[in-house]
Amino acid sequence: MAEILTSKIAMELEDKHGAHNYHPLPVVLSKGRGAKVWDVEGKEYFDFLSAYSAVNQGHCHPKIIGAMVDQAQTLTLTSRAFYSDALGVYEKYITEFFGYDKVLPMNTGAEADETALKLCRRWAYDVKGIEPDMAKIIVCADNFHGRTISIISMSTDPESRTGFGPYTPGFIVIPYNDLEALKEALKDPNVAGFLVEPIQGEAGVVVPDEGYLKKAFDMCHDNNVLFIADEVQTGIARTGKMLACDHEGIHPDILILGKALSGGTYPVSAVLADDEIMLTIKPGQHGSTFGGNPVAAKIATAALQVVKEENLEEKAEALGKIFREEMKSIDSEMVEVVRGKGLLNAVVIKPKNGKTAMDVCVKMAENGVLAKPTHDHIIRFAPPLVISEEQLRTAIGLIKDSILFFD
Ligand code: IF1
Repeated sequence: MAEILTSKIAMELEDKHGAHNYHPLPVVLSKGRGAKVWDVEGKEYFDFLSAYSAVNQGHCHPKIIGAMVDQAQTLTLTSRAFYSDALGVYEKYITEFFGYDKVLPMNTGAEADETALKLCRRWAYDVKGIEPDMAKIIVCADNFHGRTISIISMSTDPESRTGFGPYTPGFIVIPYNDLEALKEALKDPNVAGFLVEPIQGEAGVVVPDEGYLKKAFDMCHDNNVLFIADEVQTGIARTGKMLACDHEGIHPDILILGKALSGGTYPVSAVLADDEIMLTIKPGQHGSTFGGNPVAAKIATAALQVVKEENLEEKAEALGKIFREEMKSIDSEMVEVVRGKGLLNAVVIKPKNGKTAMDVCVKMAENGVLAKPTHDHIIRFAPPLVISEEQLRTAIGLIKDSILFFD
């Protein structure tokens, strides 16, 4: 008789047979639909992490799953050695959707960030005229752009970086949200690009000053430097606009998308740019086995259509305001800071009687809301954008109970 898979057994299996590169909350999920997930024993939760903003359209959105299953039963992968009937149609859709000449399709966010770095360097040498191997890219302290060697070479987080050297050269690190530091760094004639998260997600939902992105964008253009926006986490309506850059009306020279580009159903990422930048990479100089595969093409098209059809930008904007107001109204000294944009928010928890953000998250899980701390004291709250106002208010009540439990 096959052993019944309990949460306990599932966790033991992962511990015994899986790499220990994560330390998950002791919750074993087995089903998801919309804003909710269920564990192996059938307990229901509101998902307030959304797989770090990959499930903006809700778990297992029928339209996206339908597109996925349909294509998966037709043609899954051709490699780019041949054309497919799905890729060009998708490329036309997404480039018109975001207003760029071309897209380079990849799979994970990290791959898209790496692609953007390569495009920036090729543009530096072929267009800007920087000496070979001398191009530099400005990045921000406390950034998170993925886990590859070149990306952690940009990182200032010891957790991400230590023990993985030697590191890729060519990066200048400046403080986030600091225009003076950017102005100084831009004086280096070998600078080719500025890679920035419009809101720093992993750092704890750090929102820069109003106008920072626009001024940074203008300073880059005044110095013939590319403004590269990593919207892997902030994009696809998460912050109340299709792109977080839209809050400041800027059009990045290179746009990096991932996560919710597939609604959390499949690894799909993309880099968008105009011809002057995109065509610096010639046939055979970049690619990936699964990049732009027919299933990804159909999924991403459906995922973007859902954002428009269900007005997810407006929903995230309106529900985010309610969420932040309600969090700020909690009468507890544990609630130190509430910040965010749209439905990308964070609450900084001041430890009380030895109880920390992790204790609050464990209590929230007991109460049926899933979230996880980042950097010890910051709880990120990012539900699927399809959550209803009624569901949001119910979850807010459970979150309040969980925090006030420690008062
Ligand atoms: C993990 C963090 C979030 C990202 C931005 C690129 C990527 C990410 C702005 C890379 C990915 C994920 C990675 C995941 C957890 C999560 C995360 F805590 F790690 F940093 F969201 F904040 N740019 N973020 O946020 O995309 O290669 O993962 O598809 O590594 O644990 P990816």
